[in-house]
Amino acid sequence: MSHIIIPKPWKIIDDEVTPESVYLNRREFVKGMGLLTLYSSLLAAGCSPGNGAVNPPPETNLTATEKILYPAPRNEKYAIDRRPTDEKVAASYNNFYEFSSDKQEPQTLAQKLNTKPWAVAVTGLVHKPQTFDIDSLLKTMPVEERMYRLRCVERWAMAVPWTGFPLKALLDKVQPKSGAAYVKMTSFYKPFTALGQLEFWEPWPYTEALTLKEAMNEMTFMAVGIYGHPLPKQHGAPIRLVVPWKYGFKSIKSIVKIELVKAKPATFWNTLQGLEYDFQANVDPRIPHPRWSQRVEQMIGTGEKRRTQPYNGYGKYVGKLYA
Ligand SMILES: Nc1nc2c(c(=O)[nH]1)N[C@H]1C(S)=C(S)[C@@H](COP(=O)(O)O)O[C@H]1N2
Ligand SMILES: [Mo]
Repeated sequence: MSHIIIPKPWKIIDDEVTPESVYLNRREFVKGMGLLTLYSSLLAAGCSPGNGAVNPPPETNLTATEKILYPAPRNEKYAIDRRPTDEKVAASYNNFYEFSSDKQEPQTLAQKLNTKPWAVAVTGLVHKPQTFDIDSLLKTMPVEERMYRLRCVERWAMAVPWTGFPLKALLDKVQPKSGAAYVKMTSFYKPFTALGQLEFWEPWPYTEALTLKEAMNEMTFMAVGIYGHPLPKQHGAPIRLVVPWKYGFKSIKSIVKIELVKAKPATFWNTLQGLEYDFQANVDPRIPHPRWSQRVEQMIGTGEKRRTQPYNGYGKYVGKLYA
């Protein structure tokens, strides 16, 4: 079947690297039709809408609030050292395991998720627990645009403009109690919409966590938009975390709950493969993944290779957290 597949340039890295986790081999095996599944996802890769349209067209279906918000003012403080990734490339090469372990499928499969209306509960060790409707919440948050780089643990990277607000602005609203040490975040659980969640041995729903200090850092961003419009579903609509100095798996998508807790929470990838996916997961070229080096990264779309930077280049903002 190799004649059907024309690998995109950035695939060079993927070929050397097993995706996010080896356990996937087991997943395919358990399905009892490993080859068939692999074959169909390769086909999808070759014929995906990645060559053309963004799925769905981003301008449609804006709420009244969104019409006012976009485009949000750019915060130039976080200007970066390379050209932004092409929007269509970013929207057609996604990790969203709720829908698929393939990179091209989420752009189609994630469209099944109903994201309007959407509520996020902020609970746990806080003085004012509250459930926020996203649309109303946005009216009260300091929404801006920031250009950030994102580095996946698999070695691909992108640079995109996110629209959103600092997580700190939301946490200040609920007022963390003195005993709160970690911020745990949980994605939706809808196994009949997101068929990846039927893999019962995986610790669904997807969870991630930061220390409270990390969560309050100025760089820690809650994104509701990308490229000047609301997030397409494959990017984690309607609200996702962006922590650009950590490997991409920390940047949890489609959040429904934010909980302040005392003890370090279990998280999705750390639970599945703790030796490969560290809880802290700060980008660090000196610490190899057990199965590959982290010294180099590759931009999706252009295939450009760059040296991995400590803290993904954001040490100036976050290094003090770890001093
Ligand atoms: N809920 C959820 N969040 C997730 C993931 C996921 O599978 N499910 N994948 C993570 C990984 S591994 C990466 S690299 C980024 C990718 O974000 P993007 O698809 O918007 O580029 O999302 C992260 N957030
Ligand atoms: Mo990732």
